[in-house]
Amino acid sequence: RSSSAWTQDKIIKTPYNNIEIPNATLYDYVWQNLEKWPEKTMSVCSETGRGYTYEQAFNLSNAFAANLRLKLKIRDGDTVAVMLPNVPDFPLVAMGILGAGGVISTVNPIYTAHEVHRQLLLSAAKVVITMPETMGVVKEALKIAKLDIPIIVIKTNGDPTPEGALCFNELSEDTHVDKSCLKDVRRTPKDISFMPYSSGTTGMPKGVELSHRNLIANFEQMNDINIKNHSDTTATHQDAVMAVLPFFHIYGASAIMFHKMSVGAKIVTMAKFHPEKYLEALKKFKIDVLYVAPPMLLLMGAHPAGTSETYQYLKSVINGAAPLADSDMRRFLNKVKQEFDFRQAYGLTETSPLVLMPPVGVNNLSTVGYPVSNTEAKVVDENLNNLGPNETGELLVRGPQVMIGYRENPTANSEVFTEDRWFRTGDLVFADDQGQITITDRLKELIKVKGFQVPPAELEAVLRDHPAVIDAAVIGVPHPTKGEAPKAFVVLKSGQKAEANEIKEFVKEKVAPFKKIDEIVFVNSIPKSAAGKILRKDLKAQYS
Ligand code: 4UV
Repeated sequence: RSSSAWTQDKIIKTPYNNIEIPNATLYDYVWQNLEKWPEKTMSVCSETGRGYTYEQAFNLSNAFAANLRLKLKIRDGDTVAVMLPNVPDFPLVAMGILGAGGVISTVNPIYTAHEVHRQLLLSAAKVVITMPETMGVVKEALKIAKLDIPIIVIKTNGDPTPEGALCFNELSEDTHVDKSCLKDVRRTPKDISFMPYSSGTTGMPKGVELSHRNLIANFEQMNDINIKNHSDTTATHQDAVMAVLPFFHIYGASAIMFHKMSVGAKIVTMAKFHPEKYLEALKKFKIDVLYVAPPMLLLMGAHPAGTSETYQYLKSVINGAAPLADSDMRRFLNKVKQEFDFRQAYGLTETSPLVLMPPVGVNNLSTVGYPVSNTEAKVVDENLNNLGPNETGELLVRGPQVMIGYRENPTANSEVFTEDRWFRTGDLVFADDQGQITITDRLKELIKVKGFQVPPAELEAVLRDHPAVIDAAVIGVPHPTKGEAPKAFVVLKSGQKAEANEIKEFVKEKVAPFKKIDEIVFVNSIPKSAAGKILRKDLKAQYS
Protein backbone atom coordinates (compact mmCIF):
# COMPACT_ATOMS: atom_id res chain seq x y z
CA ARG A 1 0.00 0.00 0.00
CA SER A 2 1.62 3.23 -1.11
CA SER A 3 0.62 6.85 -0.84
CA SER A 4 -0.93 6.45 -4.26
CA ALA A 5 -4.06 5.71 -2.20
CA TRP A 6 -4.63 9.46 -2.44
CA THR A 7 -5.51 10.80 -5.87
CA GLN A 8 -4.44 14.26 -6.97
CA ASP A 9 -7.82 15.68 -6.06
CA LYS A 10 -7.56 14.16 -2.57
CA ILE A 11 -9.82 11.17 -2.95
CA ILE A 12 -8.85 8.00 -1.11
CA LYS A 13 -8.98 4.99 -3.38
CA THR A 14 -9.50 1.46 -2.20
CA PRO A 15 -6.38 -0.72 -1.94
CA TYR A 16 -8.57 -3.82 -2.38
CA ASN A 17 -9.56 -5.73 -5.50
CA ASN A 18 -11.93 -4.32 -8.01
CA ILE A 19 -14.86 -6.72 -7.92
CA GLU A 20 -17.72 -7.74 -10.18
CA ILE A 21 -21.08 -7.45 -8.48
CA PRO A 22 -23.35 -10.34 -9.43
CA ASN A 23 -26.52 -9.24 -11.14
CA ALA A 24 -28.92 -11.06 -8.84
CA THR A 25 -31.68 -10.62 -6.30
CA LEU A 26 -30.87 -11.08 -2.64
CA TYR A 27 -33.02 -14.22 -2.60
CA ASP A 28 -31.10 -15.85 -5.45
CA TYR A 29 -27.76 -14.73 -4.06
CA VAL A 30 -28.34 -16.14 -0.58
CA TRP A 31 -29.55 -19.50 -1.84
CA GLN A 32 -27.09 -19.82 -4.74
CA ASN A 33 -24.88 -22.43 -3.05
CA LEU A 34 -27.61 -24.26 -1.24
CA GLU A 35 -26.90 -27.62 -2.88
CA LYS A 36 -23.42 -27.59 -1.36
CA TRP A 37 -24.68 -27.78 2.24
CA PRO A 38 -28.36 -28.77 2.45
CA GLU A 39 -27.99 -30.88 5.59
CA LYS A 40 -25.88 -28.38 7.53
CA THR A 41 -27.49 -26.42 10.34
CA MET A 42 -28.44 -22.93 9.19
CA SER A 43 -29.76 -21.46 12.43
CA VAL A 44 -29.99 -22.78 15.95
CA CYS A 45 -31.16 -21.26 19.22
CA SER A 46 -28.29 -21.23 21.73
CA GLU A 47 -30.65 -21.89 24.61
CA THR A 48 -33.20 -24.42 23.33
CA GLY A 49 -31.31 -26.05 20.47
CA ARG A 50 -34.31 -25.43 18.21
CA GLY A 51 -33.20 -24.77 14.65
CA TYR A 52 -33.21 -25.55 10.95
CA THR A 53 -30.95 -27.07 8.34
CA TYR A 54 -30.40 -25.15 5.10
CA GLU A 55 -32.72 -27.44 3.23
CA GLN A 56 -35.47 -27.16 5.84
CA ALA A 57 -35.09 -23.38 5.88
CA PHE A 58 -35.35 -23.23 2.09
CA ASN A 59 -38.48 -25.36 1.94
CA LEU A 60 -40.25 -23.76 4.89
CA SER A 61 -39.49 -20.21 3.82
CA ASN A 62 -40.73 -20.91 0.29
CA ALA A 63 -44.01 -22.30 1.63
CA PHE A 64 -44.26 -19.20 3.82
CA ALA A 65 -43.53 -17.01 0.78
CA ALA A 66 -46.29 -18.68 -1.20
CA ASN A 67 -48.74 -18.14 1.64
CA LEU A 68 -47.68 -14.50 1.95
CA ARG A 69 -48.76 -14.09 -1.68
CA LEU A 70 -51.83 -16.33 -1.67
CA LYS A 71 -53.34 -15.81 1.78
CA LEU A 72 -51.93 -12.40 2.74
CA LYS A 73 -51.94 -10.88 -0.74
CA ILE A 74 -48.36 -9.62 -0.58
CA ARG A 75 -47.29 -8.25 -3.97
CA ASP A 76 -43.94 -7.18 -5.41
CA GLY A 77 -42.54 -4.25 -3.43
CA ASP A 78 -44.97 -4.50 -0.48
CA THR A 79 -43.42 -3.92 2.93
CA VAL A 80 -43.63 -6.58 5.61
CA ALA A 81 -42.67 -5.45 9.11
CA VAL A 82 -40.61 -7.87 11.18
CA MET A 83 -40.58 -7.28 14.92
CA LEU A 84 -38.63 -10.23 16.27
CA PRO A 85 -35.76 -10.96 18.63
CA ASN A 86 -32.92 -13.18 17.33
CA VAL A 87 -34.79 -16.45 17.02
CA PRO A 88 -33.70 -19.21 14.60
CA ASP A 89 -36.87 -18.56 12.56
CA PHE A 90 -35.84 -14.97 11.77
CA PRO A 91 -33.83 -15.89 8.65
CA LEU A 92 -36.77 -17.99 7.38
CA VAL A 93 -39.10 -15.05 7.82
CA ALA A 94 -36.67 -12.77 5.98
CA MET A 95 -36.16 -15.20 3.08
CA GLY A 96 -39.91 -15.83 2.90
CA ILE A 97 -40.60 -12.12 2.50
CA LEU A 98 -37.95 -11.83 -0.21
CA GLY A 99 -39.27 -14.95 -1.92
CA ALA A 100 -42.71 -13.34 -2.02
CA GLY A 101 -41.26 -10.22 -3.64
CA GLY A 102 -41.71 -8.14 -0.49
CA VAL A 103 -39.49 -5.63 1.31
CA ILE A 104 -38.30 -6.51 4.81
CA SER A 105 -38.60 -3.70 7.32
CA THR A 106 -37.26 -4.51 10.76
CA VAL A 107 -38.56 -3.18 14.07
CA ASN A 108 -36.76 -3.45 17.40
CA PRO A 109 -38.74 -6.03 19.43
CA ILE A 110 -38.32 -4.04 22.64
CA TYR A 111 -39.92 -0.94 21.16
CA THR A 112 -42.99 0.56 22.79
CA ALA A 113 -46.32 0.85 20.95
CA HIS A 114 -45.54 4.54 20.48
CA GLU A 115 -42.28 3.74 18.64
CA VAL A 116 -43.73 0.83 16.67
CA HIS A 117 -46.76 2.74 15.41
CA ARG A 118 -44.61 5.40 13.80
CA GLN A 119 -42.48 2.88 12.01
CA LEU A 120 -45.48 0.91 10.73
CA LEU A 121 -47.01 4.08 9.34
CA LEU A 122 -43.76 5.23 7.76
CA SER A 123 -43.06 1.92 6.09
CA ALA A 124 -46.68 1.39 4.97
CA ALA A 125 -46.40 -2.19 6.20
CA LYS A 126 -48.98 -4.64 4.84
CA VAL A 127 -48.33 -7.38 7.42
CA VAL A 128 -46.50 -7.55 10.78
CA ILE A 129 -44.61 -10.61 11.98
CA THR A 130 -43.88 -10.87 15.70
CA MET A 131 -43.76 -13.16 18.76
CA PRO A 132 -46.80 -13.94 20.95
CA GLU A 133 -45.08 -11.96 23.74
CA THR A 134 -45.05 -8.74 21.71
CA MET A 135 -48.44 -9.20 20.06
CA GLY A 136 -50.01 -6.82 22.62
CA VAL A 137 -47.56 -4.04 21.74
CA VAL A 138 -48.22 -4.54 18.02
CA LYS A 139 -52.00 -4.43 18.55
CA GLU A 140 -51.65 -1.24 20.57
CA ALA A 141 -49.40 0.26 17.88
CA LEU A 142 -51.94 -0.59 15.16
CA LYS A 143 -54.64 1.08 17.23
CA ILE A 144 -52.60 4.28 17.63
CA ALA A 145 -51.78 4.21 13.90
CA LYS A 146 -55.42 3.47 13.01
CA LEU A 147 -54.20 0.58 10.89
CA ASP A 148 -55.82 -2.75 10.33
CA ILE A 149 -53.25 -5.21 8.97
CA PRO A 150 -52.74 -8.90 9.66
CA ILE A 151 -50.39 -10.03 12.44
CA ILE A 152 -48.43 -13.27 12.09
CA VAL A 153 -46.83 -14.78 15.19
CA ILE A 154 -44.08 -17.35 15.54
CA LYS A 155 -44.81 -20.03 18.08
CA THR A 156 -41.91 -21.70 19.84
CA ASN A 157 -44.02 -23.97 22.05
CA GLY A 158 -47.39 -25.73 22.01
CA ASP A 159 -49.41 -22.74 23.23
CA PRO A 160 -52.47 -21.86 21.15
CA THR A 161 -52.10 -19.10 18.56
CA PRO A 162 -53.11 -15.80 20.18
CA GLU A 163 -56.54 -14.50 19.23
CA GLY A 164 -56.50 -12.38 16.10
CA ALA A 165 -53.14 -13.66 14.82
CA LEU A 166 -52.06 -16.02 12.06
CA CYS A 167 -49.48 -18.66 12.86
CA PHE A 168 -46.09 -18.59 11.09
CA ASN A 169 -45.57 -22.27 11.76
CA GLU A 170 -48.80 -23.21 9.99
CA LEU A 171 -48.04 -20.94 7.05
CA SER A 172 -44.52 -22.34 6.63
CA GLU A 173 -45.26 -26.01 7.35
CA ASP A 174 -48.12 -25.98 4.86
CA THR A 175 -47.06 -28.74 2.46
CA HIS A 176 -50.11 -28.28 0.22
CA VAL A 177 -49.55 -24.65 -0.69
CA ASP A 178 -49.08 -24.07 -4.41
CA LYS A 179 -45.58 -22.61 -4.73
CA SER A 180 -46.00 -21.97 -8.44
CA CYS A 181 -47.30 -18.47 -7.55
CA LEU A 182 -43.69 -17.56 -6.68
CA LYS A 183 -42.87 -17.65 -10.38
CA ASP A 184 -44.87 -14.42 -10.75
CA VAL A 185 -42.47 -12.51 -8.51
CA ARG A 186 -40.59 -9.85 -10.47
CA ARG A 187 -37.71 -8.28 -8.62
CA THR A 188 -34.61 -6.67 -10.11
CA PRO A 189 -31.30 -5.91 -8.37
CA LYS A 190 -32.25 -2.21 -8.28
CA ASP A 191 -35.43 -2.79 -6.27
CA ILE A 192 -35.55 -2.32 -2.52
CA SER A 193 -35.00 -5.52 -0.54
CA PHE A 194 -34.41 -4.39 3.02
CA MET A 195 -35.49 -1.27 4.85
CA PRO A 196 -34.10 -0.80 8.34
CA TYR A 197 -34.44 2.51 10.16
CA SER A 198 -31.83 5.13 10.92
CA SER A 199 -32.01 8.74 12.02
CA GLY A 200 -28.97 9.51 9.90
CA THR A 201 -27.29 12.81 10.59
CA THR A 202 -30.31 14.59 12.03
CA GLY A 203 -33.96 14.25 13.01
CA MET A 204 -36.28 11.30 13.46
CA PRO A 205 -35.71 7.70 12.31
CA LYS A 206 -36.13 7.29 8.56
CA GLY A 207 -36.64 4.24 6.37
CA VAL A 208 -33.31 3.35 4.74
CA GLU A 209 -33.95 1.93 1.28
CA LEU A 210 -31.34 -0.71 0.51
CA SER A 211 -31.52 -2.44 -2.84
CA HIS A 212 -30.76 -6.07 -3.58
CA ARG A 213 -27.62 -4.83 -5.33
CA ASN A 214 -26.53 -2.71 -2.34
CA LEU A 215 -26.49 -5.73 -0.05
CA ILE A 216 -25.01 -8.16 -2.57
CA ALA A 217 -22.23 -5.65 -3.32
CA ASN A 218 -21.49 -5.49 0.39
CA PHE A 219 -21.31 -9.28 0.74
CA GLU A 220 -18.84 -9.45 -2.13
CA GLN A 221 -16.86 -6.63 -0.52
CA MET A 222 -16.84 -8.60 2.74
CA ASN A 223 -15.63 -11.70 0.91
CA ASP A 224 -12.86 -9.74 -0.77
CA ILE A 225 -11.34 -8.66 2.53
CA ASN A 226 -11.66 -12.19 3.83
CA ILE A 227 -14.64 -11.98 6.13
CA LYS A 228 -15.73 -15.13 4.38
CA ASN A 229 -14.26 -16.18 7.46
CA HIS A 230 -12.10 -17.74 7.32
CA SER A 231 -12.91 -21.08 5.79
CA ASP A 232 -15.47 -22.37 3.40
CA THR A 233 -18.19 -24.75 4.39
CA THR A 234 -17.25 -28.30 3.42
CA ALA A 235 -18.37 -31.79 4.35
CA THR A 236 -16.16 -31.66 7.43
CA HIS A 237 -16.13 -27.99 8.34
CA GLN A 238 -18.67 -25.28 9.04
CA ASP A 239 -17.97 -21.93 10.66
CA ALA A 240 -20.15 -21.15 13.67
CA VAL A 241 -21.12 -17.52 14.09
CA MET A 242 -22.71 -16.05 17.19
CA ALA A 243 -25.84 -14.05 16.45
CA VAL A 244 -26.51 -11.94 19.48
CA LEU A 245 -26.18 -8.61 17.69
CA PRO A 246 -29.78 -8.01 16.70
CA PHE A 247 -31.03 -8.96 13.25
CA PHE A 248 -33.25 -5.87 13.23
CA HIS A 249 -30.12 -3.69 12.99
CA ILE A 250 -28.01 -3.60 9.84
CA TYR A 251 -24.97 -5.11 11.56
CA GLY A 252 -26.80 -8.29 12.59
CA ALA A 253 -28.99 -8.46 9.49
CA SER A 254 -26.35 -7.97 6.84
CA ALA A 255 -22.99 -9.13 8.21
CA ILE A 256 -24.39 -11.97 10.29
CA MET A 257 -27.73 -13.14 8.93
CA PHE A 258 -27.71 -12.68 5.15
CA HIS A 259 -23.98 -12.91 4.57
CA LYS A 260 -23.51 -15.98 6.73
CA MET A 261 -26.42 -17.75 5.03
CA SER A 262 -24.77 -17.08 1.70
CA VAL A 263 -21.58 -18.85 2.82
CA GLY A 264 -23.31 -21.75 4.56
CA ALA A 265 -22.25 -20.96 8.13
CA LYS A 266 -24.06 -22.03 11.28
CA ILE A 267 -25.89 -19.10 12.83
CA VAL A 268 -26.24 -19.52 16.60
CA THR A 269 -28.98 -17.21 17.85
CA MET A 270 -29.39 -15.62 21.26
CA ALA A 271 -32.60 -13.68 21.77
CA LYS A 272 -31.49 -11.60 24.73
CA PHE A 273 -27.95 -10.78 25.74
CA HIS A 274 -27.08 -12.48 29.00
CA PRO A 275 -23.37 -12.34 29.98
CA GLU A 276 -22.93 -15.83 31.45
CA LYS A 277 -25.12 -17.54 28.87
CA TYR A 278 -23.31 -15.71 26.11
CA LEU A 279 -19.86 -16.75 27.34
CA GLU A 280 -21.09 -20.30 27.81
CA ALA A 281 -22.50 -20.40 24.28
CA LEU A 282 -19.16 -19.28 22.77
CA LYS A 283 -17.60 -22.45 24.11
CA LYS A 284 -20.53 -24.81 23.75
CA PHE A 285 -21.08 -24.01 20.08
CA LYS A 286 -17.36 -23.61 19.34
CA ILE A 287 -17.99 -20.16 17.95
CA ASP A 288 -15.14 -19.30 15.60
CA VAL A 289 -16.55 -16.20 13.97
CA LEU A 290 -17.64 -13.39 16.21
CA TYR A 291 -19.03 -9.92 15.62
CA VAL A 292 -19.11 -7.58 18.56
CA ALA A 293 -19.92 -4.04 19.57
CA PRO A 294 -17.68 -2.34 22.18
CA PRO A 295 -19.78 -3.13 25.30
CA MET A 296 -19.53 -6.85 24.49
CA LEU A 297 -15.79 -6.71 24.10
CA LEU A 298 -15.55 -4.80 27.34
CA LEU A 299 -17.50 -7.55 29.05
CA MET A 300 -15.44 -10.29 27.43
CA GLY A 301 -12.26 -8.71 28.73
CA ALA A 302 -13.55 -8.05 32.23
CA HIS A 303 -15.87 -10.94 33.09
CA PRO A 304 -14.27 -13.64 35.27
CA ALA A 305 -16.19 -16.34 33.36
CA GLY A 306 -14.54 -15.21 30.13
CA THR A 307 -11.23 -17.10 30.05
CA SER A 308 -8.81 -18.21 27.38
CA GLU A 309 -10.77 -21.47 27.37
CA THR A 310 -13.99 -19.60 26.63
CA TYR A 311 -12.33 -17.98 23.63
CA GLN A 312 -10.28 -20.97 22.44
CA TYR A 313 -12.24 -21.50 19.21
CA LEU A 314 -12.23 -17.90 18.00
CA LYS A 315 -10.65 -17.45 14.60
CA SER A 316 -12.01 -14.06 13.77
CA VAL A 317 -13.45 -11.21 15.84
CA ILE A 318 -14.77 -8.06 14.25
CA ASN A 319 -15.74 -4.99 16.22
CA GLY A 320 -18.00 -2.24 14.94
CA ALA A 321 -20.93 0.10 15.65
CA ALA A 322 -19.21 2.45 18.12
CA PRO A 323 -15.75 3.61 19.18
CA LEU A 324 -13.71 1.08 21.13
CA ALA A 325 -11.39 2.13 23.94
CA ASP A 326 -7.86 0.82 23.49
CA SER A 327 -7.70 -0.51 27.06
CA ASP A 328 -10.90 -2.55 26.58
CA MET A 329 -9.53 -4.05 23.42
CA ARG A 330 -6.19 -4.97 25.05
CA ARG A 331 -7.86 -6.56 28.06
CA PHE A 332 -9.78 -8.87 25.77
CA LEU A 333 -6.85 -9.58 23.45
CA ASN A 334 -4.77 -10.62 26.44
CA LYS A 335 -7.28 -13.34 27.26
CA VAL A 336 -7.04 -15.01 23.85
CA LYS A 337 -4.18 -17.43 23.59
CA GLN A 338 -4.42 -18.73 20.02
CA GLU A 339 -3.67 -16.73 16.87
CA PHE A 340 -6.74 -15.02 15.60
CA ASP A 341 -7.86 -12.24 13.34
CA PHE A 342 -9.03 -9.12 15.19
CA ARG A 343 -10.19 -6.16 13.17
CA GLN A 344 -12.34 -3.11 13.58
CA ALA A 345 -14.87 -2.38 10.89
CA TYR A 346 -16.76 0.80 10.23
CA GLY A 347 -20.17 0.99 8.71
CA LEU A 348 -23.59 2.58 8.75
CA THR A 349 -27.15 1.46 8.15
CA GLU A 350 -27.09 3.66 5.03
CA THR A 351 -24.10 1.75 3.61
CA SER A 352 -25.34 -1.85 3.91
CA PRO A 353 -23.27 -1.43 6.31
CA LEU A 354 -19.56 -2.01 5.62
CA VAL A 355 -17.47 0.84 4.13
CA LEU A 356 -14.10 0.75 5.86
CA MET A 357 -12.00 -2.14 7.07
CA PRO A 358 -8.31 -2.99 7.48
CA PRO A 359 -6.79 -6.04 5.79
CA VAL A 360 -6.09 -9.27 7.68
CA GLY A 361 -2.99 -8.86 9.84
CA VAL A 362 -3.41 -5.16 10.48
CA ASN A 363 -0.97 -3.86 13.08
CA ASN A 364 -2.71 -0.72 14.19
CA LEU A 365 -5.82 -2.07 15.88
CA SER A 366 -7.51 1.25 16.50
CA THR A 367 -7.83 2.12 12.83
CA VAL A 368 -10.88 1.17 10.80
CA GLY A 369 -8.69 0.74 7.76
CA TYR A 370 -9.36 1.51 4.13
CA PRO A 371 -12.37 1.85 1.85
CA VAL A 372 -13.51 -1.65 0.85
CA SER A 373 -13.58 -2.78 -2.80
CA ASN A 374 -15.19 -0.44 -5.36
CA THR A 375 -15.47 2.26 -2.69
CA GLU A 376 -13.99 5.76 -2.54
CA ALA A 377 -13.64 7.98 0.50
CA LYS A 378 -12.74 11.59 1.14
CA VAL A 379 -12.36 13.89 4.09
CA VAL A 380 -13.89 17.36 3.82
CA ASP A 381 -14.14 20.60 5.80
CA GLU A 382 -17.41 22.43 6.65
CA ASN A 383 -17.60 23.81 3.14
CA LEU A 384 -17.10 20.39 1.58
CA ASN A 385 -13.59 21.24 0.41
CA ASN A 386 -11.40 18.15 0.18
CA LEU A 387 -8.76 17.80 2.89
CA GLY A 388 -5.49 15.94 2.65
CA PRO A 389 -3.57 13.36 4.73
CA ASN A 390 -3.77 13.80 8.51
CA GLU A 391 -6.32 16.60 8.33
CA THR A 392 -9.49 16.03 10.33
CA GLY A 393 -12.89 16.49 8.74
CA GLU A 394 -16.12 14.79 7.79
CA LEU A 395 -15.93 11.43 6.01
CA LEU A 396 -17.75 11.16 2.68
CA VAL A 397 -18.05 7.86 0.83
CA ARG A 398 -19.19 6.61 -2.54
CA GLY A 399 -19.74 3.00 -3.57
CA PRO A 400 -22.21 0.34 -4.69
CA GLN A 401 -23.29 -0.38 -1.11
CA VAL A 402 -24.61 3.16 -0.47
CA MET A 403 -28.40 3.22 -0.04
CA ILE A 404 -30.91 4.32 -2.66
CA GLY A 405 -32.06 6.94 -0.15
CA TYR A 406 -34.36 7.62 2.79
CA ARG A 407 -37.93 6.65 2.05
CA GLU A 408 -40.06 9.53 0.83
CA ASN A 409 -37.76 12.11 2.33
CA PRO A 410 -36.23 14.41 -0.31
CA THR A 411 -35.12 16.90 2.35
CA ALA A 412 -33.09 14.33 4.27
CA ASN A 413 -31.73 12.93 1.01
CA SER A 414 -30.55 16.31 -0.18
CA GLU A 415 -28.79 16.78 3.15
CA VAL A 416 -26.81 13.53 3.03
CA PHE A 417 -26.03 13.32 -0.69
CA THR A 418 -23.86 15.84 -2.49
CA GLU A 419 -24.64 16.65 -6.13
CA ASP A 420 -22.24 13.98 -7.34
CA ARG A 421 -23.70 11.34 -5.02
CA TRP A 422 -21.09 11.38 -2.30
CA PHE A 423 -22.71 10.23 0.93
CA ARG A 424 -22.06 12.32 4.04
CA THR A 425 -21.44 10.01 7.02
CA GLY A 426 -21.57 12.69 9.72
CA ASP A 427 -18.44 11.17 11.28
CA LEU A 428 -15.24 13.04 11.95
CA VAL A 429 -12.09 11.27 10.76
CA PHE A 430 -8.55 11.64 9.51
CA ALA A 431 -6.65 9.50 7.04
CA ASP A 432 -2.90 8.93 7.09
CA ASP A 433 -0.54 9.08 4.11
CA GLN A 434 -1.52 5.56 3.13
CA GLY A 435 -5.21 6.37 3.26
CA GLN A 436 -5.77 4.45 6.48
CA ILE A 437 -8.68 6.01 8.33
CA THR A 438 -9.24 6.67 12.03
CA ILE A 439 -12.60 7.78 13.43
CA THR A 440 -12.16 10.62 15.91
CA ASP A 441 -15.64 11.89 16.74
CA ARG A 442 -19.25 12.10 15.64
CA LEU A 443 -20.29 15.29 13.95
CA LYS A 444 -23.95 14.34 13.63
CA GLU A 445 -26.36 14.63 16.52
CA LEU A 446 -26.94 10.86 16.77
CA ILE A 447 -26.26 9.29 20.18
CA LYS A 448 -25.10 5.68 20.38
CA VAL A 449 -25.94 3.78 23.54
CA LYS A 450 -24.19 0.38 23.50
CA GLY A 451 -23.93 0.80 19.74
CA PHE A 452 -27.69 1.35 19.34
CA GLN A 453 -29.06 4.47 17.76
CA VAL A 454 -30.74 6.98 20.04
CA PRO A 455 -31.88 9.96 17.97
CA PRO A 456 -31.96 13.10 20.15
CA ALA A 457 -34.80 14.55 18.04
CA GLU A 458 -37.01 11.64 19.05
CA LEU A 459 -36.40 12.17 22.77
CA GLU A 460 -36.86 15.92 22.37
CA ALA A 461 -40.27 15.34 20.76
CA VAL A 462 -41.31 13.10 23.66
CA LEU A 463 -40.06 15.65 26.21
CA ARG A 464 -41.99 18.45 24.54
CA ASP A 465 -45.15 16.32 24.89
CA HIS A 466 -44.86 16.57 28.66
CA PRO A 467 -47.49 19.06 29.87
CA ALA A 468 -44.99 21.12 31.92
CA VAL A 469 -42.27 21.29 29.26
CA ILE A 470 -42.01 24.02 26.66
CA ASP A 471 -38.64 23.20 25.11
CA ALA A 472 -35.95 20.54 25.32
CA ALA A 473 -32.61 19.47 23.92
CA VAL A 474 -30.81 16.15 24.23
CA ILE A 475 -27.10 15.38 23.83
CA GLY A 476 -24.96 12.30 24.35
CA VAL A 477 -22.45 12.31 27.20
CA PRO A 478 -19.69 9.75 27.75
CA HIS A 479 -20.71 6.72 29.81
CA PRO A 480 -18.25 4.14 31.21
CA THR A 481 -20.07 1.00 30.02
CA LYS A 482 -22.63 2.15 27.45
CA GLY A 483 -20.29 4.40 25.48
CA GLU A 484 -22.76 7.27 25.62
CA ALA A 485 -25.92 8.12 27.51
CA PRO A 486 -28.60 10.72 26.72
CA LYS A 487 -28.64 13.86 28.83
CA ALA A 488 -31.59 16.26 28.53
CA PHE A 489 -31.92 19.99 28.94
CA VAL A 490 -35.46 21.02 29.74
CA VAL A 491 -37.21 24.38 29.82
CA LEU A 492 -40.40 24.40 31.87
CA LYS A 493 -43.46 26.46 30.94
CA SER A 494 -43.68 29.57 33.08
CA GLY A 495 -45.37 28.88 36.37
CA GLN A 496 -45.09 25.09 35.89
CA LYS A 497 -43.23 22.75 38.18
CA ALA A 498 -41.93 19.24 37.47
CA GLU A 499 -39.41 16.94 39.07
CA ALA A 500 -36.61 15.45 36.99
CA ASN A 501 -37.68 11.95 38.03
CA GLU A 502 -41.24 12.48 36.94
CA ILE A 503 -40.10 13.66 33.50
CA LYS A 504 -37.74 10.69 33.21
CA GLU A 505 -40.64 8.35 34.00
CA PHE A 506 -42.79 10.08 31.39
CA VAL A 507 -40.14 9.46 28.74
CA LYS A 508 -39.51 5.90 29.90
CA GLU A 509 -43.09 4.92 29.15
CA LYS A 510 -42.83 6.06 25.56
CA VAL A 511 -39.44 4.71 24.50
CA ALA A 512 -37.44 1.47 24.63
CA PRO A 513 -35.34 1.04 27.81
CA PHE A 514 -31.98 1.74 26.14
CA LYS A 515 -33.18 5.23 25.16
CA LYS A 516 -34.06 6.32 28.65
CA ILE A 517 -32.68 9.65 29.75
CA ASP A 518 -29.86 9.42 32.26
CA GLU A 519 -29.87 12.95 33.51
CA ILE A 520 -32.06 16.02 33.26
CA VAL A 521 -30.87 19.59 33.69
CA PHE A 522 -33.40 22.40 33.99
CA VAL A 523 -32.40 25.48 32.02
CA ASN A 524 -33.99 28.82 31.18
CA SER A 525 -33.53 28.48 27.45
CA ILE A 526 -32.06 26.18 24.81
CA PRO A 527 -29.20 27.69 22.79
CA LYS A 528 -30.28 27.92 19.15
CA SER A 529 -28.93 29.23 15.89
CA ALA A 530 -30.64 32.05 13.99
CA ALA A 531 -32.36 29.37 11.93
CA GLY A 532 -33.73 27.74 15.08
CA LYS A 533 -31.40 24.74 15.15
CA ILE A 534 -30.35 23.51 18.58
CA LEU A 535 -26.69 24.33 19.19
CA ARG A 536 -25.73 20.95 20.59
CA LYS A 537 -22.03 21.74 20.41
CA ASP A 538 -22.56 24.62 22.85
CA LEU A 539 -24.45 22.36 25.24
CA LYS A 540 -21.75 19.72 24.96
CA ALA A 541 -18.99 22.23 25.58
CA GLN A 542 -20.80 23.61 28.60
CA TYR A 543 -22.08 20.45 30.28
CA SER A 544 -20.35 17.33 29.05
O1 4UV B 1 -26.29 3.20 11.33
P1 4UV B 1 -25.60 2.61 12.47
O2 4UV B 1 -26.42 2.18 13.63
O3 4UV B 1 -24.78 1.38 11.87
C1 4UV B 1 -23.84 0.64 12.53
C2 4UV B 1 -23.13 -0.35 11.74
C3 4UV B 1 -22.01 -0.95 12.22
C4 4UV B 1 -21.22 -1.96 11.56
C5 4UV B 1 -19.85 -1.83 11.63
C6 4UV B 1 -19.03 -2.75 11.03
C7 4UV B 1 -19.52 -3.85 10.33
O4 4UV B 1 -18.79 -4.70 9.79
C8 4UV B 1 -20.90 -3.99 10.28
O5 4UV B 1 -21.37 -4.98 9.66
C9 4UV B 1 -21.72 -3.03 10.92
O6 4UV B 1 -23.60 0.81 13.70
O7 4UV B 1 -24.53 3.61 13.04
C10 4UV B 1 -23.56 4.18 12.23
C11 4UV B 1 -22.63 5.00 13.06
O8 4UV B 1 -22.02 4.19 14.07
C12 4UV B 1 -20.69 4.67 14.34
C13 4UV B 1 -20.48 5.85 13.42
O9 4UV B 1 -20.81 7.04 14.11
C14 4UV B 1 -21.47 5.59 12.31
O10 4UV B 1 -21.86 6.75 11.61
N1 4UV B 1 -19.72 3.59 14.08
C15 4UV B 1 -19.90 2.49 13.31
N2 4UV B 1 -18.79 1.73 13.31
C16 4UV B 1 -17.88 2.36 14.07
C17 4UV B 1 -18.47 3.56 14.55
C18 4UV B 1 -16.53 2.09 14.46
N3 4UV B 1 -15.90 0.98 14.08
N4 4UV B 1 -15.91 3.00 15.25
C19 4UV B 1 -16.53 4.11 15.65
N5 4UV B 1 -17.79 4.42 15.33
